[in-house]
Amino acid sequence: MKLVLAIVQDDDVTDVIGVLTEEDYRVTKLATTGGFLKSGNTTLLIGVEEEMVDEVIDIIKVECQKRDKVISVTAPAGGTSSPYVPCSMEVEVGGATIFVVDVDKFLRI
Ligand code: 2BA
Repeated sequence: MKLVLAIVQDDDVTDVIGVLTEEDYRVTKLATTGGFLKSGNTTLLIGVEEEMVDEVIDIIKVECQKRDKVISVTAPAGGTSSPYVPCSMEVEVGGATIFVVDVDKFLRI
């Protein structure tokens, strides 16, 4: 058995969980926070047999979109009265970040 850990954007969660549960996959949703943007995202835990991993990844690929996010940062001003100036920076947040790990034991008791 494998555990698929998928970090997805909050905007895609309803759709991706909807399709996964329609297809009879069991999903656990965790509210998480990205270390770089420090904004909320969602981590999905999906336990599946090895042969189903690719199908799960395909569903996530279809339902999760890449988006550009603009973040505010401060940069050294270089010579003005304030040492730092606010500026914005654009980053592309991926459709999903996926880890697939082996499960040693799976129990539902
Ligand atoms: P965040 O850490 O908030 O990162 C959001 C996006 O910011 C990233 O999108 C990437 O485009 C950019 N980014 C992250 N670190 C950066 C850096 N040091 N310099 C420049 N840009 C940077 P994604 O790569 O699609 O990642 C989306 C979210 O997936 C991340 O949110 C994080 O929560 C998670 N993630 C990505 N890679 C991971 C990893 N290796 N381990 C654990 N979590 C990861």
